[in-house]
Amino acid sequence: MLPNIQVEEGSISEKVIVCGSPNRAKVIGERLDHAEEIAYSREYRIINGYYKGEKITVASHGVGAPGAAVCFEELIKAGAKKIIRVGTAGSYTEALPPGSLIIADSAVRADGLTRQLVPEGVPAVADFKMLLKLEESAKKANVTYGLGTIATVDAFYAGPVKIPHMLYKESGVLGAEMELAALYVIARLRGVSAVGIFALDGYAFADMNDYNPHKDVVNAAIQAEIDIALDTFANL
Ligand code: R1X
Repeated sequence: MLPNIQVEEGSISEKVIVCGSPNRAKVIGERLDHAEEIAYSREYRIINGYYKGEKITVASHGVGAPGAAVCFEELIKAGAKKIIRVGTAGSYTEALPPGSLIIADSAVRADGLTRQLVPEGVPAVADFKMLLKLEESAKKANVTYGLGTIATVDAFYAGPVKIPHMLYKESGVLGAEMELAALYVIARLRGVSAVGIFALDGYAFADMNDYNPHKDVVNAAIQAEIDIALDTFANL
């Protein structure tokens, strides 16, 4: 029994969709046939089911890289081989307004967790084959998306030390979230494949005290990325 996610090794699919929120995991689980919640411990809700005959596991990993890393490591020990993160992120550019998507081929390691795993300079990158398949599914879905780098940061509410979002933007980064670098580094370290897609729920430069992701355009983008992730796994 894996200590944090509370599932047995071998009890999940090789194909896993991960998301931050346990509520969203439930919503994704409702899209599966014969869905069964096999564990719900801490922020980690784990659901098995089938989509177009393919066994899929859905797992929530909570907010932030350290807690998410625990989930990713134990999912891999439990049998995950291909992981798609379906997330939300803040945009850096008006070319990608709230309601559009980012497919992340890479992540800036602006988190603390991955520094405790691998040396500086080791990149956080998607699995190339999964990225191509995911983009194929996104094209079919007829959605606005950007393909590129996302910044993974730790601080959601700002303190006096500022996260250099403008520097990242000027460096070509498309937006910011809080877990993808951990997923990409851990996937490469443990020899599995991963890719991430994000619904943009606002601008990363905005005051997070005014953050309100509960808008119709954002919900529609979240539904679209769930469809895209499921379609990707149906075709992999
Ligand atoms: O990755 C970010 C974090 O999990 C995106 O949304 C959450 C914070 O609201």
